[in-house]
Amino acid sequence: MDQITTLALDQDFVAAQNAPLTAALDDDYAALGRALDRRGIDIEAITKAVSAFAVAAPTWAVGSGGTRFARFPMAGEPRDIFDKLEDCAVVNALAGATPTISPHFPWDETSDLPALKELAASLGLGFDAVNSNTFQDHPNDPRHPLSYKYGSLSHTDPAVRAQAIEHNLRCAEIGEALGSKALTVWIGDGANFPGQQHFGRAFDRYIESVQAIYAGMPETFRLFLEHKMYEPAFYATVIQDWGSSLLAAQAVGDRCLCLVDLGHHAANVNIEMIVARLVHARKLAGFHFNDSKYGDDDLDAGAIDPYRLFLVFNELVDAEQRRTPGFQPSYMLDQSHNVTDPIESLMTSAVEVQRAYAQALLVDRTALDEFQTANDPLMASQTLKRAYTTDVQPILAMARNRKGAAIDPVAAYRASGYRAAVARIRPVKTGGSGGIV
Ligand code: PSV
Ligand code: MN
Repeated sequence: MDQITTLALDQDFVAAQNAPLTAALDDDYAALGRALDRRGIDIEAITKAVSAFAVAAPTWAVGSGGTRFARFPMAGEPRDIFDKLEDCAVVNALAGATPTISPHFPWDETSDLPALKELAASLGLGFDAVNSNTFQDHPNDPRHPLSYKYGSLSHTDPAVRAQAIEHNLRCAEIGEALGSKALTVWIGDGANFPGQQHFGRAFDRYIESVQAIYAGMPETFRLFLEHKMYEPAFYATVIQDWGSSLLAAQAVGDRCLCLVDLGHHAANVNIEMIVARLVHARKLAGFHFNDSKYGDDDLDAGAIDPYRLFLVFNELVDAEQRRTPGFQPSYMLDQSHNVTDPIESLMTSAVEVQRAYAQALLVDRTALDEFQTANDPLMASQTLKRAYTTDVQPILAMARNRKGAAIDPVAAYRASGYRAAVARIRPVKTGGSGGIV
């Protein structure tokens, strides 16, 4: 593996990019500080919280995604997990918000885990939740002789279920070796036709399989169940919604929690309310952030409906400030980049997630509580809007500047010439077939 030397990871280069922007930033930050002070808010406290906020980058998102119809390869695509790590390091170096990565197996399979650990440490990256994959077959893996065509953890054949359980346990084992503390399980199991599957029996089989994973994984691990309404099963999915996810998590154990991917719900569903319910049940695992207009579009976080992202964070900050016991959500991005440079999209999304968090921190919760109690819907909603419409950009940029990241991450990335540099050493991946989920 030829580790690349790049300007994007060079602190002096980033500082030089920031230099011409700092005077304006100082000015804007001071002005915002005064405005917030008039509202009784200490800007430094918000900047500190934003600075500590982190969201994991998904390894699979640094490659070009695809649709069901095609995949358009891009120059300099990562060849393996080692290349992906370098791309993720650039995302973190410039946007300063993604110090951990979330790997996916077998996509990130390597025979040299110590080397992977070493590279991650040298790039200043840690490992967040590991993701298993039983939504496709593993044709080159002798441990996977059986097909997942008709399901995995809920399959009618116990041998397929055993194979899927074994894969999950292996993922947890790899995760443990890498320093991860959680396993995320998303399955595509379900039915395309009414009558194809017995709803109750399939759910029972799923729970039994997850119980086996839970019993076999390290005791330090948390198990995240990710629901999704449809796709690839278009009639009924076994873990289609947060209700099924919650029932399963409750049947499995305390460390089994429900993960919310923002793209996995029916259109117009009130996701922030689902978040509040999972917080209430003490079963919120965390998030896969992305945005969507129609279905599981996997667009960049905040690209379509930034107000919804803010409303989700409004619930999270509320739970945080109420010191809800056991509240410790894991934040991850989960996106597919088809028309943008993935590094630019990931940096932008990380910033958008931080923005929603910062805005939610500005909500006057005492006033909100009073307006709610007094049944004053207009002022209650205005209280949220006041926080949401505050331009927190200077806070985000200052947090980045102070930690040596870029004031303008995309501009610094483009100036670094990173994509062209990696394109010289990473051959273009051919093969334009679709199929990514
Ligand atoms: C499924 O759509 C999903 O959201 C799951 O998190 C997968 O692990 C990921 O996308 C990648 O396909
Ligand atoms: Mn997801």
